[in-house]
Amino acid sequence: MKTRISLIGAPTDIGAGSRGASMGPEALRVADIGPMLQRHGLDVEDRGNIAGPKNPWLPPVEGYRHLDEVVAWNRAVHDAIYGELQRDRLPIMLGGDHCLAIGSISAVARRCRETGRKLRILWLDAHADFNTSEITPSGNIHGMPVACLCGLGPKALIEIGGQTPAIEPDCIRQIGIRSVDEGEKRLVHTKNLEVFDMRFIDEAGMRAAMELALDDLDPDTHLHVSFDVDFLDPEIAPGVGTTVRGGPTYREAQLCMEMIADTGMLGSLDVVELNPALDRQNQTALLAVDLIESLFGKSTLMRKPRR
Ligand code: Z70
Ligand code: MN
Ligand code: MN
Ligand code: MN
Repeated sequence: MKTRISLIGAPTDIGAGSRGASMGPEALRVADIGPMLQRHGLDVEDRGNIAGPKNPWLPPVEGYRHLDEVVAWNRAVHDAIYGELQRDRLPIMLGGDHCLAIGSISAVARRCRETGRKLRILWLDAHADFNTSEITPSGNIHGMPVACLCGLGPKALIEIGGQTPAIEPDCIRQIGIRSVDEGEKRLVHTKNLEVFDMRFIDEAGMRAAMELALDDLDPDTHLHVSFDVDFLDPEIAPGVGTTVRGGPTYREAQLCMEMIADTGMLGSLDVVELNPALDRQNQTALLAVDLIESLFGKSTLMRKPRR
C-alpha cells in the first residue's frame, strides 16, 4: 500500500535556549519537503500548523523554563500525532524544538500499546537530552525529553501519553552524541541508555553503529526517528540553536538515513531544532530535506535491503 504521510508543523521554540526554531516548519516547507515526498510517489497531506502559547522568554522556575507552555504544546502535539496514527498515516512532525518529542513519542508509544506493536526509537542528536530539573544546567526542556519519556520529569509531562513511563529506556538507540552534561552522563549510565556516540562512530564507523542500532528488530516494529538537526556537523548544518562540532559528515548522515530506509519499518519522524534565524540561505533546511529523501528510500541505484 502507498505510504500515506501527514506533515504537522509545531512552530515553537518554547523549550529551547535560543529563539528561532519556531520558524522551522516554514523553512522545511520552503525547502519543498512536501513536493519532494510526492515526487517519490508518496501520498502527502500537509495538515498545517498546530497552535500553542507564545514564548514568554522567562528564566527557569524550579529547574524548568516555560513548563506550563511546554505542557500545552506537547498536549497539542500528542493529540495531532495520535490522530494521524489512528488514521494509519505516517506523521512527520516539523518542529519546533526537541521538547516536542515528548508529545510525538508519547502518542507513538500509546498507539503501539494499542496495536500490540513493538517500538524502536532512533534518537539522532548531538545531545542525549536526558536531563532532569535537578541536574539541568539550563532549565531548557529541550534538554530533557528522553528523561521525561522514561518517566523522569514533571507529572504533567510524563503523563501525556496516558501511561507513565511512556517508554522503557531499552527501546531507544542514540546516535551521534557528543555533548552530555556531567549529571546527565551519570543518569545515562544508571538507566543504561544505548548510545552510539561520535567516539564509537569514529572508531567503528556509521555502518557498524547503524547495524547495531537496528539489530534484532521484530518484524512488527514501529520505528520512530527523532531527528535533531544538530546531529549533523555544523560545517554542513549551521542553522541550529546549539552547534557542536565534530558531528556526522554528509556521507555518514546519508548512510545513516539509507540504512534506516532499508528496514522498511519507518513509522513516524520528528524533524526538530532547525533554526532559520541562524541559517544561511536555508541551506540547513535544504540539507535536512535531502536527508529525509534518503530516509524515505531515495537511493542512487536500485538495491535490495541488505538486512
Ligand atoms: C544541554 C541542556 C540541548 C539541544 C541544546 C543542551 C541541550 N544539555 N539540546 N540544544 N538541541 O541545556 O540541557
Ligand atoms: Mn535534541
Ligand atoms: Mn541537540
Ligand atoms: Mn537537545
